[in-house]
Amino acid sequence: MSKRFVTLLLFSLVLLSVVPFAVAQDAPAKPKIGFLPGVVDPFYQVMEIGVNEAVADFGLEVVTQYPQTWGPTVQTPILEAMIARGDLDYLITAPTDKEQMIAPLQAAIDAGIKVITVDTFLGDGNYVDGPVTFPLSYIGSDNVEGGRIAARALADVLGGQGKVYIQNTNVGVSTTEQRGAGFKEGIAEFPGMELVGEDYNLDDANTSVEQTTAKLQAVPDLAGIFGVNVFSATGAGNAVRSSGMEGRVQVIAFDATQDAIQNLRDGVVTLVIAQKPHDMGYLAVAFAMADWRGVTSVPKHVTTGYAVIDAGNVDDPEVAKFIYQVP
Ligand code: T6T
Repeated sequence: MSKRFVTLLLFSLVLLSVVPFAVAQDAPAKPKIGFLPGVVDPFYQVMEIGVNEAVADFGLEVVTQYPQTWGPTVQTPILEAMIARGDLDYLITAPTDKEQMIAPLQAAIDAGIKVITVDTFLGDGNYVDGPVTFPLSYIGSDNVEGGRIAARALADVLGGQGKVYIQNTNVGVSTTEQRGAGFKEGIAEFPGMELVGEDYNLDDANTSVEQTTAKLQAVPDLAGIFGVNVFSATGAGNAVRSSGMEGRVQVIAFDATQDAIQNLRDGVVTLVIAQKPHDMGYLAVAFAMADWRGVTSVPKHVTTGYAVIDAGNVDDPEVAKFIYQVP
């Protein structure tokens, strides 16, 4: 065998043993995930548990940053800092405004970060042919149906009669807007029921207490209240309790926090609608991993379900497992 051939053979063997490693070094074997919820609350803390479980199952890394209060002015700078890291491949986030968060999240796309929205959505939530299509997927509850469930439950307990009120959070939040719309649609099915008001508490339970207390005083025959999320339901329940009207005014609480469940046990709240934030978090990481591995069929929209909790089933383990247990 010529000397030249042996040299060429050895060089080829060395090259083959190095190139794949070099390629592997350039393209990380696993994606790095960013998680940016809407605010610090039990709903997103349970979602984070789902994110972390999937991250552990897939052997990934996650960078989690929570806004301390709700809104694009707080969420955007955190998003920009996450983009500036330069090491994230996917961002799992709950946009705090369906319009104002479009441009900031487009900047993530422009920086090469793929986006999955959880709980809330951008535009109209139709990422196939709606006004915003860049997110990989939208994973969340059917919030219009959630509002209808609340309305029908209230109608049921009130015998289809009475004045009702909505405690809402912020304008522009896709989820709570849809809950309010679904509730109004549901109430309209009962001619004997009248919506006497809807207030926005800016995601502050104390503001919710003040607004609800004022409504209870202004409308002495108020019969029911729908609290559209954690802070709204907590505030409404506390206002009813401090007004000594538990059992007289029926409260439907969206989100199964420990407070909501205690209010249910104390007869302040009639029904608790639990979302499935753990599922949202886990699925979002699984979709990122699937996309990273070249799966081209990640669904653009997944609807997670509800557990409807009342005094009769709250101790059923198959129901109680959806109560938001946070450390
Ligand atoms: O109700 C959840 C979430 O679904 C909504 O988008 C914002 O409020 C919560 O986080 C509860 O505070």
